[in-house]
Amino acid sequence: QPIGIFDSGVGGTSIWKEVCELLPYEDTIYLADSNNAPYGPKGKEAIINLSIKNTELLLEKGSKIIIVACNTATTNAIDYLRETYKVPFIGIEPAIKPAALQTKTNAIGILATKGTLSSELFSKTSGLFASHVNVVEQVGEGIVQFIESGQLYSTEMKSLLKVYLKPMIDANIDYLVLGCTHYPYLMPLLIDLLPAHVKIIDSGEAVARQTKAILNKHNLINTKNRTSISQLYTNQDPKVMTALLDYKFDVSYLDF
Ligand code: DGN
Repeated sequence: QPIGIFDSGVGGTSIWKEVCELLPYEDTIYLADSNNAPYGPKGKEAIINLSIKNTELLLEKGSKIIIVACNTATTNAIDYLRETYKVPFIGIEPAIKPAALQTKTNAIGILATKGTLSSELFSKTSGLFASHVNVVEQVGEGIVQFIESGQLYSTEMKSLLKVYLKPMIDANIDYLVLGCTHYPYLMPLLIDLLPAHVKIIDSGEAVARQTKAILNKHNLINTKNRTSISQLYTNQDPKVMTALLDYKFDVSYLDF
């Protein structure tokens, strides 16, 4: 049985890659709901409905565990999914805690979607550190759309990032937290634009480790040395996702 993974688009493949690396004998199925990206502005009820649609398709395809590889869908829908379906769900949250615990300049930056930054879950986590760490928040308005339309390395994207990073650089951050699964694909641009001492962290590795722990706990893990199969699906033109994955994997169109 495969591990099922979904995101509002192609970004969650940053999580999928970490999962394949840590769990090489597991089959995976990935759904990029690019037709409905971005989820952020849609509101809680619509995000829950889209998450149900993706979950049911992954269950139909035999998934034994589901990773919600989207910060926005996690904050809005994971409680509902856990109450409704029997399989274990793994969610994703911005890695504020490790950044806040390790900062030396007492300033960290967080780049995420509006839906994530305005969520209750986020204000709770960042509130824990707010008294001694300056958390510079920035909504990454437009970034997901640029990546979804295959314009990752456009000059427009670079100019947008420059504007978003300026207040963080001015505040002397030494950690930048990426709170959206699309953003790890910005890494080369971010490294170029940020001072060299700023460390960039995301939650991909933590999600993969958590998935392994939960599979172990439920006795669902594949330990046998075998060649695994990955099925990657998108409900938009597969070209964008294929390019994002450096043309190394087949991506199929699926109407869902
Ligand atoms: N990859 C999604 C996330 O991590 O939040 C993008 C959210 C969206 O669709 N706006």
